[in-house]
Amino acid sequence: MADRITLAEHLASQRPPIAPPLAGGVAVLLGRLASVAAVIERELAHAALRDRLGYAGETNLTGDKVRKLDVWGHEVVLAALRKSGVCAAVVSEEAAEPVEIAEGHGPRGLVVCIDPVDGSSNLDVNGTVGTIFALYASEGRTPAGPAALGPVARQLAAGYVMYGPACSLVYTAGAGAHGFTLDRDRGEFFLTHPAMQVPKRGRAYGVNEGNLHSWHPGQRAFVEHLRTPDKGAGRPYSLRYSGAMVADVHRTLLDGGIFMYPADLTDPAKPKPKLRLLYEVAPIAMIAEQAGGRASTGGGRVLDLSATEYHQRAAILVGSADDVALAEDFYRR
Ligand code: AFP
Repeated sequence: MADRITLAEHLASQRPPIAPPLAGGVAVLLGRLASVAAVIERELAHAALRDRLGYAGETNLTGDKVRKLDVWGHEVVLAALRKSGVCAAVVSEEAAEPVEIAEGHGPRGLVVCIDPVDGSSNLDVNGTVGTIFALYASEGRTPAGPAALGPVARQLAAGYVMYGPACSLVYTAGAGAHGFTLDRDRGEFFLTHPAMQVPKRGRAYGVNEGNLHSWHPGQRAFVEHLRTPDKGAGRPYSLRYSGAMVADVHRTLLDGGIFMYPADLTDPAKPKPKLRLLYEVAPIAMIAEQAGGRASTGGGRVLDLSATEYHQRAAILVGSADDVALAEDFYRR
């Protein structure tokens, strides 16, 4: 394995479009997030043995029952980011307000938006889960948390970790999307999927069809289209849905196709998306676009959205450019 490069070496070799005073901090934080991912990965493997499964007995701001590993994941991530010296604030799924870190305040300070354990409803059934994150410049603001609000196109970097049979980490800093695999013996991530490119079209789609009744008519028609046999057009597509966005998106970026979590339009006047913009939807959108894919709300580009609240929700249709474009076309009809 002599020829594989580590995440740290890859970060040092990249020339992302990030202003120099911030670029160093971004590399430090990506390295820290990778190290804490290796810790989370190890804990997930032993959680059942250490009575770490199940609920913590509380609910988070977005009304979800919190699991012990959600709380634990939040705390180990916070501890790792505190030690970095460049993290000014953390917007986490498990904290109502941003957690300010005075040691990181200043012009080089960065704000991390993070879902420490994504797909936690899979934990108790030993299903795949992940961590999703995005980095913003704090612009020297104090408090720094509000620097995460505004156009999400300001993300400096984004990434996810998937805790599956192997532990994968994918990140972008605006110069392509790159995939790494954890060497569990060495506790280090090695480059295995350089410059990922999403196939233009796929053969699979991922969506919770149980919500079909609440969808936009265009969303329903699009899924019906994917399910309609047409050998020449490679249809029907196969349905693949894990309940953890990271797992469904990772498969989609590698194999092509489309992952969707559309808004609930039971009351068309009050669309109710589920996934959170700052630490689920926007980071995944940046990675997908950097891998040559596309990320839409159904009505427009995800990266054209602006965050006005920390736990704001947004719809997402992401994956192969041709499949997402076709979905948007069905929404317009
Ligand atoms: P949890 O973290 O609460 O399990 O939610 C996971 C998630 O945010 C995302 O990872 C999944 O794609 C989606 O929600 C699953 O939602 P449904 O259970 O409604 O399908």
